[in-house]
Amino acid sequence: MDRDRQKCDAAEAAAALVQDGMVVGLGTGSTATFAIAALVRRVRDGLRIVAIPTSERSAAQARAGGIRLTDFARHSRVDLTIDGADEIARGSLDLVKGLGGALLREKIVAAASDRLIIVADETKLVEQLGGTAAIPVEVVAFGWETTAARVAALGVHPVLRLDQDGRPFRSDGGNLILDCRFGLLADAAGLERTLAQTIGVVDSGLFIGMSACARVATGSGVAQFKPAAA
Ligand code: A5P
Repeated sequence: MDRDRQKCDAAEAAAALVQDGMVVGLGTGSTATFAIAALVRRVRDGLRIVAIPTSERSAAQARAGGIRLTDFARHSRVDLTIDGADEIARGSLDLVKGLGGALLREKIVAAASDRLIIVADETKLVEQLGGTAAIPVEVVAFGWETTAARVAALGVHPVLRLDQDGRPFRSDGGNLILDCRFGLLADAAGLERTLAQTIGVVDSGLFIGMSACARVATGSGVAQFKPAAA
């Protein structure tokens, strides 16, 4: 089974959990795109929802498909958010996110959600975070070189993310992203806290203790994972 088929199956399984009247968080990335497409089809069939997107890209897809968008001024809580991930730790369901550059809005929406449902193909499941994905660290543009030096002091070589034209990538919030290959993380939660306390860092792509469940597609169907009790 190809990866797109798996992403689509996982996304559709999660989209089936959405019910009439919900405020839904819309993730970002190729797997979240399948989930938004599934919600568009359900809305055309009569499902009534409002949604808060985690990126301009996802907002555009939802709007074009007829999903009503809302914001935190009108709805302070989100019932359920469906989003992808770059790595999912088996057991804890802690995540690395942000390869698509939407980590900050994704984390804000996830933190305001009653349930964060992660959708992915099986390549995203790992025993320990950090082995395959660089950890994206979003930093303010002003003085980013000094912020990068502070991050480097944690024992990593931060790489400024570039866009397709070779210019510094800008997030929807206008910030820069440093991709940081820390390697396997013995203490992902500790690193997340350290990065959050680093001057100039806006946030990192480490999502600790936020996932309510993950729908992961394998060659033999979509498996559901819940975080192991701490
Ligand atoms: C977007 O900023 C990311 O957090 C994505 O959710 C993550 O990169 C997963 O994307 P894919 O579903 O495209 O792999």
